[in-house]
Amino acid sequence: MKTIQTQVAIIGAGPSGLLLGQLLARKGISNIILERVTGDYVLGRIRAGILEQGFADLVREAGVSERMDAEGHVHEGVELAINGKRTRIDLKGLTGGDEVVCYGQVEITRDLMDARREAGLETYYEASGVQPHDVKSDQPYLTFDHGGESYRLDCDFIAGCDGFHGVSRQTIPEDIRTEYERVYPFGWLGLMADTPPCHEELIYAKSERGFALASQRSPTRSRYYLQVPLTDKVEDWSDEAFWEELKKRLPAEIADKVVTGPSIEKSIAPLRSFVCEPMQYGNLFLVGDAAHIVPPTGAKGLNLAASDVAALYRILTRVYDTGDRRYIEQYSEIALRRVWHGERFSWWMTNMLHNFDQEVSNNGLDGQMFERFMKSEADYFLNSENGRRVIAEQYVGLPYEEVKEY
Ligand code: RFL
Ligand code: PHB
Repeated sequence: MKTIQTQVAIIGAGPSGLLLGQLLARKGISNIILERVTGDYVLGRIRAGILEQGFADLVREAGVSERMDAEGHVHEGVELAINGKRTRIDLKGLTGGDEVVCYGQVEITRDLMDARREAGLETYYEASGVQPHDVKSDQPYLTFDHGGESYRLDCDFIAGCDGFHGVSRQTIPEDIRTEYERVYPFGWLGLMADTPPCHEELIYAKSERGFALASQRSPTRSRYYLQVPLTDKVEDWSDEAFWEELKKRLPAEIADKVVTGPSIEKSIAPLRSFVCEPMQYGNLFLVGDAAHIVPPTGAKGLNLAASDVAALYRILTRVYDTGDRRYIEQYSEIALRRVWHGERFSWWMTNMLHNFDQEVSNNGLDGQMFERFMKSEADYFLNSENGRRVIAEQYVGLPYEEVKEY
C-alpha cells in the first residue's frame, strides 16, 4: 500500500470540494481531492444556474472569478407568475443593492478544475472504494484504490464533499446522526437548448397544469423546467411535447416569445428536502449535498454548499493559524443555521408554486385545501411590498455568519 499525506483530505470534486480546495491552498493549507468519477463526467452534470452574491464573492476570494465576472449575467430581479399574473421581485431595490449572478454550475466547476490544475494541486480522479478511518482520532486517514494501486492518505481533517450518495455521511454512526427528509410527489424535467431565452430574467410560473421555470445560461442558451409526475420517464417526453407543455404553463405573452429548438440535454430530477445533523463528527466535516438537499425551487442547493465551504474554510484557517482546535466545534452550528433557512425557503417556494392536488395529505391537509392555503399565501406575499421583500432577501441569500473568536 502506498502512503501519501496532506493536511486536509477532500472527498469529491464537485463544486464544494473544488472551491474548498482552492481557498485552502491559497492560505497555504495543503489538500488532496479524491473523486470517484472522471473530470469529464463531473462536467457532464448540468445542474444549478443562479449564484448568490455570497457565492460570487467567495469565488472572487478563491481567485477564480475572471470568467464568471466577464461572462456571468447579473440579474437584478426575478418574476413569479401565478396563473398568468406576473409579479416582478425587484431583488436589487428591495434588498438595498443585492443581486444574483446567472452562471452555470458546469462553468464554475470547469473554472475551479482549471485553476486547480494550473496551481499543481493534486486530484485523484477515478478513485474507488474511498473509505474514511479513525475520524474521531487526531490521525484520521482514508484508504482508496487508484490506477490498480491501493493507497492510504494520512491527514489532519477530512472534508466530506461527496454529495448525497457519498460515503462520508455514512461514516457518522447512526446513533449520533439524525436525518430529516421530505420527498415530494413530483420531479422536475429539465431541458437545455441553444435558443435565446424568452425573457431577460427568470420566471417561476404556476399554472393549473403545474409548475414551469424559464431560466437561462447565456443570451444564446436557455434552460427550462416542468413539474412532472414521479412516474414519468425522460423517454416519455419528446422535445415537441416539452415545448408544447411549457407554452401552456407560461404566461401567454411569454409563451409567444419562447424560441424552440432541439434539446442538448434533458433529464428528470426528483425533489427532496433533506438535512443531516450534526455536520461534524470528530475530524470529519460534511459539506454541501453530502449533508443536505433542497428542492431546486429557491435556487439554493449550490448556494448552501458555498456557505458551508465558507464556514469550514474560515474555521480551518483559524485552526492552522492559532493551533486552537476549539474552532472546529463551531462548524455544525454555523452551517446548519443557514442550511435550515435555505431549506425552509426552498420548501415554502416549492409549496407555493407547485400543484399538490394529487397528493393525499400534505401537512395533514388534503391536496385541495393545501392548494387553497398556498394560493392565499402567494396572493398575500406577492401583493405586499413587505412580502416581496421577504422573498427578495432570501432569494439573494442571507448573510454568512462570522466565526466566533476565542
Ligand atoms: P456534488 O455536485 O454532488 O459533488 C459531489 C462529488 O463527489 C463525488 N463522490 C465521490 N467521490 C469519491 N468517493 C465517493 N464515495 C464519492 N461519492 C460521490 C461525486 O462523483 C461528485 O463529483 O455535490 P456538491 O459539491 O456538494 O455540490 C452541490 C451541488 O451540486 C448541488 O447542491 C446542486 O447542483 C443541486 N441541484 C441544483 N441546485 C440548484 O441550485 N439548481 C438546480 O437546478 C439544481 N439541479 C441539483 C440539480 C442536484 C441534482 N442532483 C444532486 C441529483 C439537479 C440534480 C440532478
Ligand atoms: C437553473 O437555471 O438551472 C435553475 C435556476 C433557478 C432555479 C433552479 C434551476 O431555482
